[in-house]
Amino acid sequence: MAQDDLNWKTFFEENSKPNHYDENVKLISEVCLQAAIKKLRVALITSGGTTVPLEKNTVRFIDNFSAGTRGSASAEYFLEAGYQVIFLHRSKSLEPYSRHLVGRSIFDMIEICPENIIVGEKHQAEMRKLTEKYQRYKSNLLMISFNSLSDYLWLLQATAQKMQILGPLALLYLAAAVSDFYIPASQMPCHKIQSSGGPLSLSLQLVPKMLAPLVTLWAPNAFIVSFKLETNEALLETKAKESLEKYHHHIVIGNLLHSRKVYVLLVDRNNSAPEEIRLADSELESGIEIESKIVENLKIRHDNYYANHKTG
Ligand code: 9Z3
Repeated sequence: MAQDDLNWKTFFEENSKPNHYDENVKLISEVCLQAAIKKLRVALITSGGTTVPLEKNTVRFIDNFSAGTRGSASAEYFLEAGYQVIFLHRSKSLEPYSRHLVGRSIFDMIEICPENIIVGEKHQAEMRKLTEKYQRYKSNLLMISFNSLSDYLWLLQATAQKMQILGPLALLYLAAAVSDFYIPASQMPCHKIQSSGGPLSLSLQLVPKMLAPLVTLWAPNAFIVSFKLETNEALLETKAKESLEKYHHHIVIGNLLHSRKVYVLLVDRNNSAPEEIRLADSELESGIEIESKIVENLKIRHDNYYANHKTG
């Protein structure tokens, strides 16, 4: 068995399944089955950061910056493009539709009338639009949440495997910010680390690269899009290309931490020239989101993939 194989299998042997795993997998399975019968497309969108616990009874954990904007905004555009969406997201990160209300207090938006409470006049138009969209698409949206890296990987594996039934109708859009480092369960203390023990040194192990089994074993016929995050622009294209060469999936979308809302670089495995998507200032000011353009672009690529897959 190759070392990579051993690593990912060992990870699942050493880290137990998340709470409510079986119930969630049942829900995911049902969505995939119904979509396969009706020949509908399904997008798995992963979103938000993954925590790395330092203790089994977790008081402290390592986290990352991701707010879930990319994933939650993309979910809305995939729904509008006709996809069923499985939204695998970090608990309490941004969610489709409700994300538009984050940072505002609901109490400032409602008014008390003698008989009932209503949405205040100046919020009516926005709330009507949002609620209409939510109600139109909610039956096409399954939301499943995770906290830790290990919970995320268990649910990713299960969802990808259940999506096999969809063949090329399945699209995986891996926007979650996945930790590269973790503490294996066998090396994790059971109880809260005591400061009386003095300064803390941590040794983190590398997380096995799950894209390898994902592409070859779990969802071999799905259209797979991963994201590559860098902070150094000079590395972005090379790193995106390296990832494609290594895992042989379909698209890597490169983005930089500080410009991720206005610029991405799409690299495809057919080695054609990378494609840039850049939002103009005027587009940004008028409320256009880069995710609308990313999803529009991917929809066309997925159409082609599906057409070739059927005949190929
Ligand atoms: C991304 O690069 C996402 O676009 C962001 C979105 C996390 C930057 P926000 O949630 O941010 O809108 O605040 N996601 C993928 C990051 C990642 O972990 N990629 C791994 C890698 O680069 C593996 S696929 O190696």
